[in-house]
Amino acid sequence: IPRLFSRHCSDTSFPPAWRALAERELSRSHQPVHALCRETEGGLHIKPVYTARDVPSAVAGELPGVFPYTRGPHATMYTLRPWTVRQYAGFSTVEESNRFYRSALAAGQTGLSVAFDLATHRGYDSDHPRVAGDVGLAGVAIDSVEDMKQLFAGIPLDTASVSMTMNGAVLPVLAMFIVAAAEQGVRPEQLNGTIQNDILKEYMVRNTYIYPPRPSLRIVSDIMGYGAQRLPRFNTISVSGYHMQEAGADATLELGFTLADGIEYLRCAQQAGLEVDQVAPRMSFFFGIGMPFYIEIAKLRAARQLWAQLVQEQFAPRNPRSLLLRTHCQTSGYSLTEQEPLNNVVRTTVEAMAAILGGTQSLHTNALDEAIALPSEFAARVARNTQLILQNETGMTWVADPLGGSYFIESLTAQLAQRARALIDEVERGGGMAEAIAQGWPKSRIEQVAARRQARIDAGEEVIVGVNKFVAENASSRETAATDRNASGSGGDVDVRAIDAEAVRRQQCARLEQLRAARDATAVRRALEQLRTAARTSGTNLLAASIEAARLRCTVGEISDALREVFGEHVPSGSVARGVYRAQLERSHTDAIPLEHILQRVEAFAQREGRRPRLLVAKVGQDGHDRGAKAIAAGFADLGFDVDVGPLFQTPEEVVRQAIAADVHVVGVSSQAAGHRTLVPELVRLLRQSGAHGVHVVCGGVIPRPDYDALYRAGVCLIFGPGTRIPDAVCKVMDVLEARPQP
Ligand code: 2CP
Repeated sequence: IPRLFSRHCSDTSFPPAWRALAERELSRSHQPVHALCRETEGGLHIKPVYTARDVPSAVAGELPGVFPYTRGPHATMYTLRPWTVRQYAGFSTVEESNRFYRSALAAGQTGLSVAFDLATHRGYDSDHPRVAGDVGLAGVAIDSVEDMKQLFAGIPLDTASVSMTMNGAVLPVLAMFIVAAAEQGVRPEQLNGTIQNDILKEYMVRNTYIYPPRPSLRIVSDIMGYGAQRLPRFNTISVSGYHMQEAGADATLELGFTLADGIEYLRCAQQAGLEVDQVAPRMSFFFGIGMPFYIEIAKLRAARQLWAQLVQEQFAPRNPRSLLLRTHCQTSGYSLTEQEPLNNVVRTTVEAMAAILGGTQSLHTNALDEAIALPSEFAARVARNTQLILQNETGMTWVADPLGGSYFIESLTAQLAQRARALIDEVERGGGMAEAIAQGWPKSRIEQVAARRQARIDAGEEVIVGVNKFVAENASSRETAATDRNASGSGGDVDVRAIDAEAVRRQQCARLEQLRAARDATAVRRALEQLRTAARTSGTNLLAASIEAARLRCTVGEISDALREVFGEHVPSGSVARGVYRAQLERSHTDAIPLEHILQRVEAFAQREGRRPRLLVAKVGQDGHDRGAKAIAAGFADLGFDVDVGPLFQTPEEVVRQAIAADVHVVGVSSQAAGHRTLVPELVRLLRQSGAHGVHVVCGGVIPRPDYDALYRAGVCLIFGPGTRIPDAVCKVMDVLEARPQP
């Protein structure tokens, strides 16, 4: 957290006796006591010392398990039952993932958390041409109930607690889970787990939506409604801030927007005729936990307090369970570095401790190689063991809310709650979160914070060990070009998991063919027609109709297409946070970045060519992670490039068409989900085939070192790994452009 002089530290902020001592200690460096105060990027004020005077008076009487639940949703917390060790996983085929789940449970994991591939997320069957590069990569491929049954073979669904991260294609996936359980002999009433089903944040940051917001919100409330009737032990929504943090949100934005989303869902449920006590007890939450240790602890405490107060004020429930914020946490993917991956174990451990001290109910700890590739078996084991060590060896479970009463933590909790409350009030005054998202301001606020932070990291103001400070001597350049590709980066030191995507796709296609041949085609047609009718008619529960379709072996793609026909598809609008990145760099006054030199270089190119260098930032396949793409777009635009940002979910053909139409010099493909292996070579081939020989292709994102050679051979000219400073990337691209023959 950068230390800034805080205007909020006044003379009365410190006890006089402490102040006198501090002034004596500071006298040698001629600094005032105020110099020890910090203001975080998110505007939190942090002093060097806290006393009882900083703690709100109400705190003294607070107890775990008692309103406003700051100290935890349960009285006994981990002393009775520790948090659930719930590692998010899924890859390749259902057989592979099933094997992985069973061995994880045998090794001490206590809950499952399923990662689906991007084709499934976006409601496509594995044989759909749009998803040729996505099947089985960032999660497991599911096309039908048969796949779902195999995924949980040998895992009793009446006892296993299963969480599923699914939002866009939530209806077919939850329906298939319910049918697979039924065919295991488990009734819906016995199911215990969670479905993410949080569509609002998809429009803001995560991007695996399918339909426009209005029908999507109906899907959410239909699932909550079905859950209220038939799934008493199942959490029908996991309102998620995690992805906001990953996209760049600070703690206040993550907290405020997430709780505002929660309020919006309760309102939707109410409008659909449900009582707050029918749905709120089965709402759950999900937060990201990054490196600012104290802030993350305070965030979880503030979240529980604010949620209880907001629900009490706005919905006046009769059941106290409706007031409880129960949450899953995941350590931050963004905080992991490709450089010196073992450092990530330390980062993850610290983050896990913050989640535990904050009182999480369930936790995922990231694997050390996640900035590079999908977790390997070894890295997944270390990640799981991190939690098992904390749970079994440290005594962290001995006391409920051990930091309760800490002057600093209580004060920080109050400060965060107050700031998030102000943000929620702003959202509410504007008509609620759905309206705010439609206007686009929460997304743009997050993107501005992300661009500022990127500039601070690039300027070395925010330290990342091994990346912008204390860099290992043998570390290779973070960005490599086709010419110096033999340099072995420290990211190459760990084995990574590789998936044979072609083989997975072939298997899924064969299975789909078999399924379609064996099922009752007339019944399938009828079920899909009934689903369309249900979609056109309010009052018919869409999950109930999807369950019937899934039972008759309709596929994920068919169910999603039937709804697409009625609801249409969501078309996002692109945005780039312009001006923020450069303004922050200028504020940093850093010598590390020759800003003027870069700007002059780009300007000279513009003079020579008669136009600025033009970059198309593209995302191919179904990978919607766009923080990296947005940061690159903002940075390059601020450093003088003309930047076009292509829509998400493009095919290589579509990117090539846009690149040629916009006459760009460079196409920059950002890949976070392994689609680069097939899609980028195809893109280069199509560019060449179209005669666009002068267009250079560069790549960035999560690209394992072993993939570099194949990409270079395919014609990619630069690859930028995680941790690349944007000005360095601009210089490398300029090297390539300047080496071209003059026009
Ligand atoms: C627990 N229980 C207790 C106590 N502790 N009862 C009395 N005293 C205690 N001290 C009870 C609970 O009330 C509950 O029973 C049961 O024990 C289980 O505890 P829980 O706290 O509900 O734990 P859980 O079953 O693990 O559920 C945790 C969550 C749930 C957070 C509520 O929603 C969840 O598991 N979420 C996980 C979401 C997830 O995996 N997301 C992955 C995101 P009752 O139920 O009878 O009350 S993947 C992220 C990626 C990055 C992505 O999205 O792209």
